[in-house]
Amino acid sequence: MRIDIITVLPELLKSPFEASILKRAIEKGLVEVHFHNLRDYSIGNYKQVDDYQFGGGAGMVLMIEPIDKCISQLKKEREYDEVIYMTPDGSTLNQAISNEVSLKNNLIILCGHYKGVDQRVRDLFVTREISIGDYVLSGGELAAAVLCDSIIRLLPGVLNDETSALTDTFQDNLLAPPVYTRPSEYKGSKVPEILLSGDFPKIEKWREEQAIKRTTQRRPDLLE
Ligand code: 6GU
Repeated sequence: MRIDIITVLPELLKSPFEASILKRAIEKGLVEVHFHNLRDYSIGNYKQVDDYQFGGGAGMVLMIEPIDKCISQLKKEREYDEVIYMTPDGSTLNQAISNEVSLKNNLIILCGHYKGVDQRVRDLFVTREISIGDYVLSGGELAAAVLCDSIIRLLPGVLNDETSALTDTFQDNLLAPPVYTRPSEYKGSKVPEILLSGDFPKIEKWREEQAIKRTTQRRPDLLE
């Protein structure tokens, strides 16, 4: 997979890719991530990338021309499966969307900022719009990092234990069951006996029951 991220704030976005699982995925060559500073595609002497909105009103809008220049340059170099625009009015990200996007080869991710981008960018270039939840962030950068993390960890070979992503919360629309590690007793608080029993069919059954119980209590909407 190759991901090209277009942003006015590349520095806000880089550090999540420099640690832990994402770093290792990049080092292993399982994903390439490239950052493109929109300012490098700006127009005029003032390196302008945004302007006031037609019709008046507070807030700047990212202009179509620098974005077009950047996307066109990338599309000259290779084919892209998706141009994803990060925006609070996009489809709310969930595991099903992450699973689907993780199967693509080449992605462009465009980060919104200020009041967003000129609507014509969305009409002409964008294939999918994603939000990460019903709250407002200062820009799409942190949301893009969230999206990238959720898809990169699904790529074959990224997680050490290949089965690990399959037992995640939200795969199967269930929350994950409780987990414990040593010590088996801490200040009188004990690990459930069944997990120490070595009876794996029983442990599996217990975990499933716990997952259903937790989901019923916390997220009944997932069971509908
Ligand atoms: Cl993708 N962008 C912004 N600015 N705010 C958000 C978001 C995206 N998703 C949730 N809030």
